[in-house]
Amino acid sequence: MTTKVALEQHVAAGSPELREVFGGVAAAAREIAKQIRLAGLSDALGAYGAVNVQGEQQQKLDVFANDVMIKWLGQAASVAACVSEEDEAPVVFANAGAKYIVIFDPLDGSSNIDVNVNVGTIFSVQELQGGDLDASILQQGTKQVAAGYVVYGPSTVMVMTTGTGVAAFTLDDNGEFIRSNDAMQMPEQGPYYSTNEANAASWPEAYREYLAMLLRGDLNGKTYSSRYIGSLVADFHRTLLKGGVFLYPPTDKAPKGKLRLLYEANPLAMLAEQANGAAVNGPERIMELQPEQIHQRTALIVGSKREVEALQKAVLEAR
Ligand code: P6P
Repeated sequence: MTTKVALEQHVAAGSPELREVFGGVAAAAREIAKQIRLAGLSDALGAYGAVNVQGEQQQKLDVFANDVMIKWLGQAASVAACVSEEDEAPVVFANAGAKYIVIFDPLDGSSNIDVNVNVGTIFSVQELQGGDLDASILQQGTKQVAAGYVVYGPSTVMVMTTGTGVAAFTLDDNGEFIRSNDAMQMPEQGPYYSTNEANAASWPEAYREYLAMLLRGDLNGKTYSSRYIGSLVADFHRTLLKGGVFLYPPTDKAPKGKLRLLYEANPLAMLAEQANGAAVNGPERIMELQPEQIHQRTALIVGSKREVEALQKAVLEAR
């Protein structure tokens, strides 16, 4: 009988000061999971009728998830502020002595909910440095003290790291996140590539050549299958467990990439590296990029070391 380890116990064992942060995210995730599960029976689906700071149509569930994350994290005495994809500016709390900043996408992929496809909450935790909130938010990904996501699918699973490996916690019938996987490692080279090939014509040439190289089996003779869900957390979760590579290269529509550095690429990059994988924007390691503004976008190639390093090499050689 394996001993049941709850999320808060796991965090407290390694990083006790982060226990409240993860307790806040877990409480929010419980509410979000329930709202998503029953969305078809309420008026929770559909557009909220406003656009967010990205100029994107907000879904009602985006607003719900954002409100719930801010509610629970604001109650954690150690959280100084939140930064959300849904809000232009940080939300600052009056928690005296608080030192953590939680940066998140409250519900990524929400446009998939009405077709019952997995969606997720992605979060990154930075530490307040010298009382300078703006500078602390814009720290490089290497400075993250923790990162994780919650994937809402057939089961609700939180995957997290506090810098000493990656663990997964499944939400049980009592509303507890119970450890279901520990010391997670990405396979060295995987069977899948995951990308929206409809954009291939507008990628830089080196990315098309890279994909052709994979499909020829030129990378250690490996052959690949294509898997693309179009929901970042779901595509990343499969890549973490099964291996391979997820790519969102620069496109004509998004020359700097579509995904966001602070609350999508950086947390997933920390998880990938902690699981012996890698994450780049093409030429550079994601976690070494110096953020300039909260909602900046980046290209993201993340997954097993072999594929990501081969892509980085191809892009650097094409310069
Ligand atoms: P495309 C969902 O809208 C999202 O932000 C990510 O979850 C996902 O990886 C990406 O966009 C999909 O983008 O252009 O392939 O539809």
